[in-house]
Amino acid sequence: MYKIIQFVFLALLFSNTACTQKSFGPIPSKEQLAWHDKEFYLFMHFGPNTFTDLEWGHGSEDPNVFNPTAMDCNQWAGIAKAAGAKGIIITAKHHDGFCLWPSKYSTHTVRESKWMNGKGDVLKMLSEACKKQGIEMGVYISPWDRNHPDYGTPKYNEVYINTMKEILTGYGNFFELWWDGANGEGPNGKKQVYDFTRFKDSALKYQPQLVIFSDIGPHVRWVGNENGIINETNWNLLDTVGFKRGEGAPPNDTLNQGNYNGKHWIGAEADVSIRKGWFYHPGEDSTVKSGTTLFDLYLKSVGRGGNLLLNVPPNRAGLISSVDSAALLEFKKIRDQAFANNVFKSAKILRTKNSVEIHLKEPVIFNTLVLKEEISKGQRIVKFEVSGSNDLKYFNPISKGTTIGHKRIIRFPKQTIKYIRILVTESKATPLIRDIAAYQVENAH
Ligand code: FUL
Repeated sequence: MYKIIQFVFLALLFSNTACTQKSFGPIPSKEQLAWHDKEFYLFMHFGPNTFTDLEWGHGSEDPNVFNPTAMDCNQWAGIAKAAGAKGIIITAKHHDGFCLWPSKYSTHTVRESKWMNGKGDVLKMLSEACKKQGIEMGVYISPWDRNHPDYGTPKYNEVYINTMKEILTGYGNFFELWWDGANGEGPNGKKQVYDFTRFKDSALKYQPQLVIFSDIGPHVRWVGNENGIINETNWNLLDTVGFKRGEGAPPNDTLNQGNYNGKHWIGAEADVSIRKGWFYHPGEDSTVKSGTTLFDLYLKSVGRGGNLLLNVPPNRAGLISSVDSAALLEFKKIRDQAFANNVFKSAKILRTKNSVEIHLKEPVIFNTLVLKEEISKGQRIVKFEVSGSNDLKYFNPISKGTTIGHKRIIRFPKQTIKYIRILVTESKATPLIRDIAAYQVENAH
């Protein structure tokens, strides 16, 4: 680590400076870069639990309990799109083992239910709806299976691979595969020893563009909590040697901030439910988070360089409830209003040895700064300071921060300032800022 020697403002200088910069440390793959750009997408927990009021089904439920009365994936995808979410990750199979598609490798599926006379296929309906709306789709396939008779034996690893193959070859490309860390007992009372190396090789053989989520990646990591909050200092780097998924994962605070010198690029994904539970429960309508609360979580996840995976569980009709969709649309409106008017848009940018100065013709009013680092060359910036002046003689401190990564949003009391200086005070290598914008955000915390 050394103090910076040069500051490159890429909006102006990307073509002749940043392109020639060598990368520093681990860098994201092109799929991971595309994943970072998604920023916000939805999670949907749906299955027998939706109808039995459980969070963890036992696997012995009658498949007939799964019977949505007005199932409409176009409604899900339409709401996701309207909320500005870039995709939907669906629980194709949760811990109860129930498959939302008619799997050949299970007898506990939509085919065994009376829903659509056993002819339904949620994955097919959702993949068509997402395609129609121009959003992407991801799948959660729980390794833990409380129904499958082979669970707890080496044979189950084959079953799991076949199950993935069926999904990954049958419904078009997915952007993300989600591996839950939970590993409990199956119907024979035994726990499974998962062959994650084979799982990973098989998944990537069928869909090489996938990013795979788990506690320790390989591509995207859990943030150590289910509150949707990432640490203010967030390295997209993680050491995974000696750690496992589930029990044996790195400590939660490590997952929440990454490793400063981590060997692998593994981005942070903050998962949280819009309601109390992951599955829909009729008694939890009053727990739906408001648009303002969701915006606060956005600032603490996307605004700290990670992605926000927001769970919005369909109800027993097979629809997103109106209270949830109203909150989602309010959240979208708050984001749109917050980031509508970049007050630095027509600023003059000056580069000095170790800082960027933004010079405006007239003082502008702002309380929020959005910074982006050029992460394709590695995550470098350790600390920065923001100060402001109206005469170019005295700069008063406004705020300071640590990591930037894909995006960093910092808030501070309202400023009326003509000259703004951003000083990188510590960086692992030449800092590469890709974008700087400022806003006056009225209606957030
Ligand atoms: C956890 C699971 O056990 C929950 O049921 C839920 O799916 C959540 C997203 O991950 O590990």
